[in-house]
Amino acid sequence: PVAKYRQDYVAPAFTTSHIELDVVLDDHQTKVTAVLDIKQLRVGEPLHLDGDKSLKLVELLVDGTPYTDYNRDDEGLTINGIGSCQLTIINEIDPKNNTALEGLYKSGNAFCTQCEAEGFRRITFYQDRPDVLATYTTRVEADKAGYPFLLSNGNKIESGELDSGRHWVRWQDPFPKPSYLFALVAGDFDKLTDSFKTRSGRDVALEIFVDKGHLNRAHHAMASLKKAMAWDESRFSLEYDLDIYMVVAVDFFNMGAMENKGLNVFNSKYVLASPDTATDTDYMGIESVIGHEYFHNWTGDRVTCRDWFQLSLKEGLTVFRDQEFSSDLNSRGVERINNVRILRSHQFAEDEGPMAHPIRPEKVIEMNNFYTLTVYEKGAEVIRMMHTLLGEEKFQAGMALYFERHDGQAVTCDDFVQAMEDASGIDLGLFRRWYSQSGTPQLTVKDHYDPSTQCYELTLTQMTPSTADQSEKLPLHIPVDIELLSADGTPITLKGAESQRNNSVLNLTDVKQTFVFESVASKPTPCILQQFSAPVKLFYDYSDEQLLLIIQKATDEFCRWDALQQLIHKYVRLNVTAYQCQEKLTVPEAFVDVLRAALLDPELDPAFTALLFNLPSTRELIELFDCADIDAIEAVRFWLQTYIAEQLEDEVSALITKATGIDKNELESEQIGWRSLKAQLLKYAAFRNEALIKREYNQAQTMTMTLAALTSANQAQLACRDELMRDFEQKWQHDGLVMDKWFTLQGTYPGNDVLERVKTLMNHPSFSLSNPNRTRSLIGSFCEGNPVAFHREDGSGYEFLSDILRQLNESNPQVAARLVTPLIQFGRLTKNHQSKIKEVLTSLADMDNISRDLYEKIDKALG
Ligand code: BAL
Ligand code: ZN
Repeated sequence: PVAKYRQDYVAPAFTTSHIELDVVLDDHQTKVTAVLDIKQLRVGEPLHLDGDKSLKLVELLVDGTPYTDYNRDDEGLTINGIGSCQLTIINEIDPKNNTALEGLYKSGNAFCTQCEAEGFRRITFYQDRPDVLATYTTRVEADKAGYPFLLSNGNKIESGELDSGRHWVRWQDPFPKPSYLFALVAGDFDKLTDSFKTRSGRDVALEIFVDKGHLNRAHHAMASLKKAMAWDESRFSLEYDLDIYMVVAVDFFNMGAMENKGLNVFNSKYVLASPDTATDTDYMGIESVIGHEYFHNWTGDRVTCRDWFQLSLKEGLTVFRDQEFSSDLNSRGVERINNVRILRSHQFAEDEGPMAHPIRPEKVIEMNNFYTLTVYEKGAEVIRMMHTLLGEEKFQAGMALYFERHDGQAVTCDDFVQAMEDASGIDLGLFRRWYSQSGTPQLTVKDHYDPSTQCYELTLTQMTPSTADQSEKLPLHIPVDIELLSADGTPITLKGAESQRNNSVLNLTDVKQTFVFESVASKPTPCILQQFSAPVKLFYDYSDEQLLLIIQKATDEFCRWDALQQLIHKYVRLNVTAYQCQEKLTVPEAFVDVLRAALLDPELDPAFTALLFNLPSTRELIELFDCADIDAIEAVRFWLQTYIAEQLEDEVSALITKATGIDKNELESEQIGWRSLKAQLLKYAAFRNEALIKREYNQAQTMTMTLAALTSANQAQLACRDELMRDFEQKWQHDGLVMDKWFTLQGTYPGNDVLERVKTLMNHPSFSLSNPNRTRSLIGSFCEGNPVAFHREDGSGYEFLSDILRQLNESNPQVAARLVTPLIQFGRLTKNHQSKIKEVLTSLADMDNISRDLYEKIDKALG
């Protein structure tokens, strides 16, 4: 496989301005006719059309005449001797045997498409690159009884009936778009219909298509869509542009969802929800993903990427927008903490591993491998830092200028930053380095207080460790938002260092900088990185007392939560050493007291308290160690949970009792907060009171509380665990999405025999390796969420995953390459683990038919 480099970008020699597509659907012999208006932009070069080797070329005509001066290879067609012309291509494809779920495929009984990044070339021969923007007219034909709904992008302009029970529909999308935004769906669905009146008074028809019988599960998605449309108008002044917006939910989907113009295709997990089948987390996920795909209509569809190296242009920005949407609608603090947790546990690990890359990658073999936490989540952090530096008003002026300049174009990340810089007048020259430099910067903070002058100095030093892709690192522009607390926890008004800061945000631009604050009456406690103002690792030598003060008094919820994490990290490190030396495990009383105080706080915000009680996972704790003793970490974590359970038994039990009447189908944030707190507390209560967990399970009225009780029983390995799991299975075995929750519990079960159980469950009637959701829930949860079992010394976990990867390498390489992650991020494991992993990876790399997806990752991991 060959790599592509960002620096090699060349604008195309031809473009396609319009495409007339005709798709005659059939399970195995779908006929695709594409009539392309080709415009020559540079003379003397052939026209290259991308086309997967699975395409069967039937006929090629230039201006209506058969044409033969072309070469066909595994990558596509090279057509010689043509200029601007009308090119007609007829080809056949086999959707039913398309198990990779890219291009046109069958999900159950429906036809659907997934074209991002490079799936359109599996449908027809085309300039399958995002800088070729064409208007589309698409005719879809199929059997009417099996496929009453025939959908594509844009507006429906014509339809008709044919003999022999077939029918057709023609769609027209007036907005020029790249091929990755093309979509086609045909099937028999239930349809939920609604409408939205835009700010300028246009009526937009909203349609959500779901599997028959699931209409009652589509209402939350519809409500979320309307909220997203209203929010984008009020916060970003962006209005929807077509007359219709469609969402189709399918069960077989590699990603979460896809923003095709006017016709989003969604993984059903992010559409379907009812109180008995979905948890509050599912509801929030739907709101966020529905929002995300909707927001792409402007940041992605109207203004798209010039090339795939610019993916973060649309993804980082759209994740930032969906995070802001969720923050404006729900609790900003809780949303921020949840997002930071994902970034730290997964994106920081990506930076440390063989797949490290900047948010704008330089080198790609398989584009599907770059839909990463770095491009998405760190990309969103980079946008967020610009927002912090500019403030809301100037940031919005930058957005407006970006659309004014680039609407209808395919552009670069630089174009975006330029618009922000030009609109705000703020210098982002150094800031641009965040786009080209990979790795997680380390921010070290030292302080000095001089009582005689009442001056307090903060010295900030930055250093980015080298990464697999880049050895040299340069200083970045890092916004560091701070608060200083006096001894009693009162915030101190900042005076001094005015030229180096904007209100509470310090501008760190050098390797080392000192900020001097004046009129500080006594030595303060610094809260550093309020709202996690930059994606960095912070090093400051806090005393326990300082951390306890921050937990209780800081203004910023993120800082309060983070201070508790730092305390936990400290005690986990100490206790892992104690465990290894077979010494007694302990934590100071003050630590338990602060947790107790949180439970007894009369002003308690249940959602925030729930986050405090949600201990870091073993996987997260592994990141604290250079060479992780996973068994010891798990043992310490388990001890800590049981110790807190014992120490706070009365308080926990009192709050669980208090949290009654919350188990109702109400999505008010207070209800959700109480359910999340109760779910956390049940994990502790499970170690003290099995009967309570059983009762909670049996009395639960919502999936949120059912799953909370079941999770507690599973994690604590209660005697009733198997019985409750059987009960859940009996109730839900017909429903794949609900069974995903059950499979996830199976995969994360802490019992010794979990691998045997997982292997057996692969024969469960609800399980199928061809369904990415099932695969992720059972196999993914075991490999990612059960580190003790996955990393067993005997290598059995690695062998198991390797067998799965061999199967998926052929059937669905994209899913295979996602699952391989825990095998390639091995830097913190012991030598023995690393050598066993390398053996497995070497043998996978030797597969004759290794996909580009797996090849790229494994090759990098083996160095
Ligand atoms: N563009 C792929 C799915 C998403 O990020 O929305
Ligand atoms: Zn996206």
